[in-house]
Amino acid sequence: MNRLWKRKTVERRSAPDLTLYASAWCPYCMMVFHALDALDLDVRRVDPRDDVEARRALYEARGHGTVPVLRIDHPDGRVEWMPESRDIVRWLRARYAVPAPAGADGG
Ligand SMILES: N[C@@H](CCC(=O)N[C@@H](CS)C(=O)NCC(=O)O)C(=O)O
Repeated sequence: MNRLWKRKTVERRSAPDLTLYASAWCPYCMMVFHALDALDLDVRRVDPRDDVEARRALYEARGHGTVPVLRIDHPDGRVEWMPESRDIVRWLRARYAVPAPAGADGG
C-alpha cells in the first residue's frame, strides 16, 4: 500500500535547487502550492507576471509564459525546466514524500 503520512512535528524543509515559476491566481499553480504544503516543503517562488527577470528566463527556456513550471538546478550544472502541474506534483511527491510508518493508517 502506498499511503503517505502527513508529518506533524518535523519542521519545514527547503529545496534550494528548486524554483517554482507560478502565479497566485492560477488554479494549476494552486495544485502545486497545496502539494508543497502537504510535503512541508519550501521552494523559491517567482511570479513571471510581476518579475521581469523571471519572465525573461521563462520565455527564454520555454518559448512562452505558461505557469506552473518547476526549475531544477542539478548539481552537475544542468538546468531542467519541468512544466505541467500534474508532472510537478508527481515529481515532488516521489522525491519528498515520507512513507507512512507501519500502523499509521490504523490498520
Ligand atoms: N496543463 C497545464 C496548464 C497550465 C495553464 O493553463 N496555466 C495558465 C494559468 S492557470 C497560464 O499560464 N496561462 C497563460 C499562458 O499560457 O501564457 C498545467 O497543468 O500545468
